[in-house]
Amino acid sequence: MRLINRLKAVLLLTAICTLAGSSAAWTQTLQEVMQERGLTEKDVLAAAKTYIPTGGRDEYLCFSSGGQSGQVIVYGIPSMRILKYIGVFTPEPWQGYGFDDESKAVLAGGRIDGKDITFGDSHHPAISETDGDYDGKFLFINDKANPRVAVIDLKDFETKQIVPNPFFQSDHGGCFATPNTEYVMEGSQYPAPLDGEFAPLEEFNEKYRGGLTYWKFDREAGRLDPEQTFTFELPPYSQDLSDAGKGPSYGWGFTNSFCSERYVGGIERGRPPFEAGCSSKDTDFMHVTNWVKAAELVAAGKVGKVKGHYLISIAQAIAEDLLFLIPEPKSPHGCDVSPDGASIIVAGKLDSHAWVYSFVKIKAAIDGRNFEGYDAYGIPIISLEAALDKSVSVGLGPLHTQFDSEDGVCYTSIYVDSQITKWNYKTGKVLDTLPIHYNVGHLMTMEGDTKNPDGKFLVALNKLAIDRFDPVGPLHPQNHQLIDISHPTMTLLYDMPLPLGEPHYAVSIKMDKLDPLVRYKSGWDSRQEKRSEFRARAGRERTDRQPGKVEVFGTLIRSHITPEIIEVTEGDKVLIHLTNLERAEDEVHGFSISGQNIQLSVEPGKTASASFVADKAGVYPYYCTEFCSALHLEMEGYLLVQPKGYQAVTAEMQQGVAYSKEDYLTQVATNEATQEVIDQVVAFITSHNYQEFPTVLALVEDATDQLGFAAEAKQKAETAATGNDWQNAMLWANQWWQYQVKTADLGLRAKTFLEESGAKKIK
Ligand code: K7E
Ligand code: CUA
Repeated sequence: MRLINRLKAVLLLTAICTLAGSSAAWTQTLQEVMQERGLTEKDVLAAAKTYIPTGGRDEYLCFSSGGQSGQVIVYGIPSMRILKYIGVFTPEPWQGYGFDDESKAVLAGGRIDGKDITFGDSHHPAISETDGDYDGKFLFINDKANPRVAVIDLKDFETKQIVPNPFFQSDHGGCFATPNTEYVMEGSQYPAPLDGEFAPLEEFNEKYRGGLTYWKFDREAGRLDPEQTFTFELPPYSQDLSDAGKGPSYGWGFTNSFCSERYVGGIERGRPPFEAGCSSKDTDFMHVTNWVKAAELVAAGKVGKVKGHYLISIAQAIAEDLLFLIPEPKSPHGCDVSPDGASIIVAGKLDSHAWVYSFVKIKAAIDGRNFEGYDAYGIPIISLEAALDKSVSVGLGPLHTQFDSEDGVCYTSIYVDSQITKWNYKTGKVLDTLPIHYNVGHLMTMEGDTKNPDGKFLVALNKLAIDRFDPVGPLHPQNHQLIDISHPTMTLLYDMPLPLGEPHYAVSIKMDKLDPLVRYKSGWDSRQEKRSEFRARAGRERTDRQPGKVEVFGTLIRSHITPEIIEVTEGDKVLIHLTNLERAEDEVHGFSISGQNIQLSVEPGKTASASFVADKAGVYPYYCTEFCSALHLEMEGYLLVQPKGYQAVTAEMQQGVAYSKEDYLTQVATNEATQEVIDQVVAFITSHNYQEFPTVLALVEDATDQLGFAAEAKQKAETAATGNDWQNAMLWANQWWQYQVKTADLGLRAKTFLEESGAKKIK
């Protein structure tokens, strides 16, 4: 009864508000607010450039690595509102990731030597490309700590695949996609024996190696294909970041390195530490690899396999002209190919210059076999003079470079000086600098590593936040600073704290290139992307029993779980498959069972599975973990783990309340009154041009479903009443009312939407 009154009150209030109009006497002026909060005009302008009114959308979506969280962080630009954490290398309970059987299989793909690795240090995300531009289909990211690469499908923002690198013990230079996502690059970092076996550090130069893997991407399957993947054996320099060539440099990859001194520390052996020996030379090496030619050799069967994977030895790479070295500034970090593909910009952490290499010059040196010598492994070295276009002083500790929509304009992150330097790599002129808080690592412009950067905004991914935010203990959040780059001088707009690991790199894509799903096809296994063999349809739920094993094929819909009672025997293996029957947007149901480490997130249409051994007799409540409806708390059930040899008692189920004919009739009267409210809402909706609003259409479709369920329950109530079974008549009448309430809720949401969107009255 209370709810029906509430529904009426909502309708009445809406009417009053419409009459009264929207003017409100308590509104403050902008001036008053600015004064009260001590805001300058510059602050208010920055706020106006980033603020998104309710229901509004961002222009770009940013995918940031989650660092030690092993996840990917998704946020909008310019609002900097966090939208999602995608579980990638680390279990993520909200998404059921690492808790349902389907996603456990994805994580199991990332096992190393049979060992479960549930931690990752995610570093460099890359969006799939078509013709050098983001196509919005897939996202790749690497795990530096346990060299692995993951594939995320941007249809549903879920991780679909994790592949461990067959040769490396760490990686850093991934992921970078070639212009048509033919391959995804993954470069190693700390040298180690490629066979994964032991070798003493004394044999570092002979036995330790670096490498660069080109993972073949099968776009149709949406998966990396280890069978077609190949790896370059590289010298034991610490390979760092990579980038793929495009335009004139298409077909080539560029990978820099530090510690080409091949120094091995060992403080406890009385040796100066790594940091001393790894930075003693003035230059390190950029590696230039020809992946197109390498792929041809693989296809021609000319590349051998080691541990079942194609490995191009240094000797073969030299013999086939696949690998060259070029000196680069001391301890380089970024290695960024310009949008036109003609230049490669490298900056040395221990230098103050950004070095601009010309691909035309590099190619001429290769073609003319103009080498200044060979490294200790016989790899030809192109001289710096032969390859360099210019070097520009940009500030102390330059790291990474991103590009603007304006030709030649780029931005370099300056770690030591804590600033962004805007400069022109074609003219060599520095254009502007902006202080950063503090010690910027990567930086990112909108679509800034494609052949068509958008400019507009830049995000500085800072290593330290120090004093920028309210203190929350010694571990501070990270600080992503949003910068307006649409004018000649850069303007700082916003500081966003990121409280989830240290993001390294991020990529941003224009929102209109993405088209994510709202629901899955019914009974969908989202990780394998096919109909689940475990799906169930409404009314076809069942429980299969075999000795020692109970398997449930159930469903979820507002607001009940079928089955509501699961009976098993102590020691049974229990498999529970649940299909969300909802079609409505955002109607996710969760599922957790007390004490079993189970948490499913079952989005509309999805089928997800939980499996465990019921090893202790007891009573374990289960429930839906998403607040999905007014009767969400009642979306519950019991797992009964009976002791071995338990004999069921035949007693009737005890009733808390006994219902009479009067109770039934009162409930029916309530239902009829509720129906009137529903009819009023329906009349409002149908008298407006609701069909022009997809959101409303979806709500109406869902409401129609709920009314259908209400009709079924009504039928059952009436059948029971005919047989004078007032107990069941009353309970089914109440169930009929529950469906009505859901219908009314949806109807009111649709009505509010129509009112707020200025729908027109049509009759
Ligand atoms: Cu932190 Cu790209 Cu791993 Cu630079 S990386 S700063
Ligand atoms: Cu379903 Cu709460």
